[in-house]
Amino acid sequence: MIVEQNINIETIRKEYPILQQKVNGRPLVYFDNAATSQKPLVVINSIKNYYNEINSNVHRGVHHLSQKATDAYEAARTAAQAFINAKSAVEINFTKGTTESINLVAHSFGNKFIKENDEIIISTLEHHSNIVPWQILCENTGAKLKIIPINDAGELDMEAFENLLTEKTKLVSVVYISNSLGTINPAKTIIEKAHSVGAKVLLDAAQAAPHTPIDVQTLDCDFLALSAHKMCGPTGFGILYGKETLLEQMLPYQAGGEMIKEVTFEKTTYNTLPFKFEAGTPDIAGGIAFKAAIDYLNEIGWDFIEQQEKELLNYGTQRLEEIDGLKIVGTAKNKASVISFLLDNHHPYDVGVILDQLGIAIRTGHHCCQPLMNRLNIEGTCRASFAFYNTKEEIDTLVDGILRAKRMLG
Ligand code: 7TS
Repeated sequence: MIVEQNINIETIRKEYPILQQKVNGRPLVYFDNAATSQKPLVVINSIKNYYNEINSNVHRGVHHLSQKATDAYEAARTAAQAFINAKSAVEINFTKGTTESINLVAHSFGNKFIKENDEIIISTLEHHSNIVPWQILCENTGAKLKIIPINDAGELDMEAFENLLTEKTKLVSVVYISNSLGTINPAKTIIEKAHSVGAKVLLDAAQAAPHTPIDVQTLDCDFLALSAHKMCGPTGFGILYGKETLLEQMLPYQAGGEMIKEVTFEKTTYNTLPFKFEAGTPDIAGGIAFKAAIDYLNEIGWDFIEQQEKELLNYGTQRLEEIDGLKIVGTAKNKASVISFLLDNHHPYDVGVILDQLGIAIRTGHHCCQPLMNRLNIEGTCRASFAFYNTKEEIDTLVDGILRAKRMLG
């Protein structure tokens, strides 16, 4: 089993040119996958092939190239629909990524459905992109923002969440998997409880999409946001899933070409879904590369991805816990392959710089979760985040690097 897995991993890693390089004279160990994953050749080549062979603007042209580009771009929508099991392809809105998807909901859903004294619930675990848009919406409308607390392990306090829910709650917007701590939230329970008071739910699936299969119909979420670049796809591309009935009622987010049906100086009518939310020329190459990433992940297979990442998480946790003076931050029972840690009283930045000298890429800082860091009474953490193409040998290298940092920092 182990031998077979090693063969698979080596074959998989050959697909990533970037992983073959040395950094500071050492083989690169890339453990910053939560920030962005690396890209396999099939994804890189899909961008090159698009520009070499079918580059053209989409949706409007009658000519050969435009039709080819439109077909390839729209195939990404169908692939994304299948990837999250949406009922209809019109429920897939292409965006720049999770941040834009959340802003779209805050603007288009918020300005239509959120009024003074309504309540929006988020959690202590949120990334800034799932905090600030709601703060702005609350400022503009007079709505109130409520925060689900966490316990010291980094798990949501579900009892407190239930107590926050009232008939005033219009939206619950929570992260599915925490980027800072790796906590996997009980998304289905959150959605059921929110629906019981008539609130809608947005799931920030930026960190869930690379680690676990997503089924929006089983989850029954109203909105879901994700970014292609965290799941082996290109930067600057992502989706907002929304239930068709809700999207139909929402106003456009940005205005311009593509999102209109007819424009006169007196009145403009809007295009049908999903184009209503897609003003302007999109990132066509990005969409095509996103489909290549989805096809690639499906080919690797979720059983393999989940098994491999679970083993890396367990092994990494066990090895890091052996280090005297190292404290893992975020010890939820249900965790994805993200390990945040502190080493003695050393600043995470200093640890990160020494590891970088050894060719090991981790992330240090608040990971765009300053309110979470405040709750934990820390400035930030060192964060190692694993993807299925990482290996236990790389974790051994990380452990050696941390021991060296410990010696150097005294
Ligand atoms: N939500 C979560 C949970 C995230 O982890 C991120 C990015 C975002 C939203 C924003 O995604 P974007 O693609 O629109 O930028 N997280 C991180 C990170 O952990 N380190 O760098 C980016």
